[in-house]
Amino acid sequence: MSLISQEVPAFDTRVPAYLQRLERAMDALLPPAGTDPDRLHQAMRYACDGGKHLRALMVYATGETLGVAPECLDPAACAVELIHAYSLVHDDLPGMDNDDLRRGRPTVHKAFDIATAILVGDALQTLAFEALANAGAIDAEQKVRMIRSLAHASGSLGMVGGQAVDMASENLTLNIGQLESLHARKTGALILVTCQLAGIAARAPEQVRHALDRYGRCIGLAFQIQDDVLDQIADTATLGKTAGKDQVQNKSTFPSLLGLEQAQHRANALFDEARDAARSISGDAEPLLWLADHIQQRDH
Ligand code: GRG
Repeated sequence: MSLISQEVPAFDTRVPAYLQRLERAMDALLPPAGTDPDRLHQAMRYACDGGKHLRALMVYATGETLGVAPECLDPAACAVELIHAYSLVHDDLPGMDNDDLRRGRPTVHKAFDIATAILVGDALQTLAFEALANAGAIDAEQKVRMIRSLAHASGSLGMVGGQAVDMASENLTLNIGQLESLHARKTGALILVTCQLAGIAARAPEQVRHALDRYGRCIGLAFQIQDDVLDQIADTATLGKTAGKDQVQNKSTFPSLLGLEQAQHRANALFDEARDAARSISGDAEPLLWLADHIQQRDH
């Protein structure tokens, strides 16, 4: 799938340690299974299992570029993963995408039940903000700024609003500007805020914040275009057997509007722009460059 091949830079060697930090911090935040209400707590842990943890890695990579100590990044890394996990649980529900499988196993409402899945999403969302509010290594002003940014990115002007627009535009053909605007909110807002949270932890100056916004926006949109491209390729591989979910629901996608090749081209141009933005930041941009390459090269 990848069109580039680059030497593996050093951030790669630190990724396992970051993922281990995240796992430990998430384990400490999530209520233990066996505590009341046990079924809800089990389902919350089930919802957080697996996944690539790209959003948490973006927090750590941005923080490393800006020279932030990892312990100041753990709460933000957990918070974005908790919001992400909640959004997937709710997105999979019958009233939304009605999916039976997520991360290769039954979705939360299939493994448990619909009411539990709704409550899991609610509880993971509030836990994300609790994690930031309780962050010991971050001072009060930064915590408030983080909470404000994450709330904005997650709410009706960000991810939830993007989901609402997506649902309202089913069976409509969007133009490319409308599709980009929808995904800037639905998928992009949470990806963008990963960079902003690390920027807040670093007390980054305005010029750096602008570069981080550019990086985060480009990665967020490129990620979604690539997601559509990967779906289209998978659908084409099973052509004649099943229609893709987006085709069944008649949703506009980047390949449906631009064609597969142009969609891939647009994603690659956005990854290049993200790398330009990263290089404009004074500091060691290598973690952000590595992440752009890593996301560009993903095949699932
Ligand atoms: C229901 C409030 C609410 C919001 C839903 C993000 C979202 C909004 C829905 C997800 C729908 C979807 C599958 C979009 C494609 C892009 C995307 C977010 C893919 C999943 O993210 P990954 O690949 O997932 O990072 P993992 O499993 O690796 O964590």
